[in-house]
Amino acid sequence: MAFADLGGLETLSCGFAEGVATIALNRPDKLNAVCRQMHADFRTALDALETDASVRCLVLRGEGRAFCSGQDLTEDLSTEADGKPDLGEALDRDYNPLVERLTALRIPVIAAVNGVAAGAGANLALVCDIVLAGESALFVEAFCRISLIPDAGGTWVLPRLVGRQRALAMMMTGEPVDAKTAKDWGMVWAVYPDADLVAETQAFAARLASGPTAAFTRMKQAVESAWDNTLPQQLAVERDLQAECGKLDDFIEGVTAFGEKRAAKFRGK
Ligand code: T3D
Repeated sequence: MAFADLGGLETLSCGFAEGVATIALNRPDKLNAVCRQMHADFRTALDALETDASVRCLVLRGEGRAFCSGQDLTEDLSTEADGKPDLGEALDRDYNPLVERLTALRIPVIAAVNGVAAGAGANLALVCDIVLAGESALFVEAFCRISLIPDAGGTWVLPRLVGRQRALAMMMTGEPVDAKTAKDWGMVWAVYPDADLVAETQAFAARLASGPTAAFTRMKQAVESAWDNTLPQQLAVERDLQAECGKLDDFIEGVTAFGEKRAAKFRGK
């Protein structure tokens, strides 16, 4: 099914315009807490997204006054044979595949954060490629308040974004980090007035959706592999991916447009 034909799911509202797919978390009365049904709806949305070449950028945002309050703490927990909670099961079944699928997407993935992004909700935003925020945005690594460690990729992404000390302080205190600080620390690319966030995000996403998508895919691959590579290894990665970029239609178009002193019209391949 094409992403544009998805319509609304039970807990997500999905839209498509200008090459941009939007998935909005839609449980505003619970500040968009993530429940099992939301994970099922994410699977449906991502199934459609991954196979739809017309989608060239994804926006993740929250309906109502918050982005996402993390795991729905009122949901029944899976238990082990001894009756104790088995939190690892929910990660294996739901959160880890979701984070892996979001981060493996070939297109730019943007989080638009309004209001609170707490717990797994904060980390779902932070694993996106680019985070845009409304002035009301607050990032809260709330896990310590219930004696848990950050999950949904938080321990991986946060130190990479803000460094070890700030990451651990956020995790151990659970103190909210506001939009301005998040931008100063490199967690957020841009901050907009709340009333403008949706429109600014759509404009930003549409700009990326009309960009050289196949080159963006390779940028993501290169940046991803850089974490573990030595410089010589990474230079080799750049050589291989650049060689692929040189064979793209969009490279010819970019160079032609430069010569003709006009804006390039990229088709994403
Ligand atoms: O359980 C597992 O599987 C472990 C997995 C862990 C992953 C995680 O994400 S752990 C972290 C979970 N999230 C939190 O601990 C945050 C909980 N929420 C809050 O601390 C506060 O709600 C906020 C700081 C996010 C916002 O505060 P405030 O004062 O702006 O709003 P509120 O009044 O607390 O919340 C509004 C409603 O949303 C309220 O419902 P009500 O009373 O109007 O019917 C509240 O209960 C509900 N809500 C907020 N967060 C959650 C939630 N309901 C379920 N789960 C939530 N996480």
